[in-house]
Amino acid sequence: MVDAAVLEKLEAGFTKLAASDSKSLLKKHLSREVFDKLKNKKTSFGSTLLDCIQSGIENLDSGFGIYAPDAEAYTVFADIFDPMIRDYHGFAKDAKHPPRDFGDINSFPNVDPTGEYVVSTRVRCGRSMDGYSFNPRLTEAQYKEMEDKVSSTLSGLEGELKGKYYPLTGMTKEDQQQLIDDHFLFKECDRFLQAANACRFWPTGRGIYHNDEKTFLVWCNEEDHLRIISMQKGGDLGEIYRRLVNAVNDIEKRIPFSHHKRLGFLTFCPTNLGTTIRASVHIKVPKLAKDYAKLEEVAGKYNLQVRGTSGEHTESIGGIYDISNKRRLGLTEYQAVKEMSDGILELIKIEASL
Ligand code: ADP
Ligand code: CIR
Repeated sequence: MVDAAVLEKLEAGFTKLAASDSKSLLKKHLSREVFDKLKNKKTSFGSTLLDCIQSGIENLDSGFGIYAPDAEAYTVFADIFDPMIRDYHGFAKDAKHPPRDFGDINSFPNVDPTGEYVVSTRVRCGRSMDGYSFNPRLTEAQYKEMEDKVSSTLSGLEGELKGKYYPLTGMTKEDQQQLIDDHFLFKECDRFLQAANACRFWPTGRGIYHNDEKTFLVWCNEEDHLRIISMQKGGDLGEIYRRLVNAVNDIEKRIPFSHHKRLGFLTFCPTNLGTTIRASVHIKVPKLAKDYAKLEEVAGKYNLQVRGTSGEHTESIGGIYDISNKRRLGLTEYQAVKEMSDGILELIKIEASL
């Protein structure tokens, strides 16, 4: 049974959300009927509906608004997760995510050979370590144990993946801020993650691994257990994708990751499920961006999402936008990256024609 204090918070939260003009998918899909059906449920880890929705309730400007406190939440609270997942990824509740397929890793082009539009390109994916829950349910000891596993495993990487692990605990504030400003490191836990209880024991167990060139990076225990990232200046998506795929294949031989037969690779936020791939460019399209709503509309036609220069929930600096594939679930890794690649080529054509 869910205790009275939680039920009270849930009721107050539901009332607040329902009365708000929040544009989140949580508000759109959390009807009174769904709420009543789920408010007394619990996962075997003890997670309630409140653990799932409190970020979306505290942050009414959420775009999505829900997180899975543990993997079981995707099943126990399916009545709210499934319609939101469908709305975001176009993935029906009886659909099955395809098997992992990176496709021909040599087939992606430089999306901007002239270098006129694309400042940099990045492809990332997320992974959860088998046997560990998501952020809200992890203990301090587990954070330390996971960080040890990640840093010792990554120290075995070679060639262009060879690098060093830098724990957040040992980092000066200046170095941390520089890495954030240069787009290599995650921000200090933002209010969306804070409200989702994802920042407990921060900065314990959190850190970043990278090679000297900072073209290959791994985040440890931010939103997901691991974020594996390949990035560099310019638009050479082919090289960046090849590096990412080689790295993921190598790391997967060393660390077992959680995989779900219907939802693919499991992540804390449902927007990242499946391939977990977000392929993005930092791009300048001043003519298209004159009217931001228009930019979003055109990008949306190609299933692309527009973010600010410093990532989600940030503004554009100097006319640079982060544009990436929106869908990650229900298509293959190759298709997710192709969606970004094809869409960006079209956006550049449109910009050039204006
Ligand atoms: P995530 O990629 O994990 O969804 P964010 O949207 O917060 O998270 O972005 C994380 C960081 O990656 C931010 O600093 C953002 O500016 C940077 N970033 C994203 N795409 C690119 C890119 N194409 N080039 C350079 N930095 C990028
Ligand atoms: C929101 O709903 O806007 C935030 N909770 C972020 C949702 C998706 N982004 C993410 O997982 N990086």
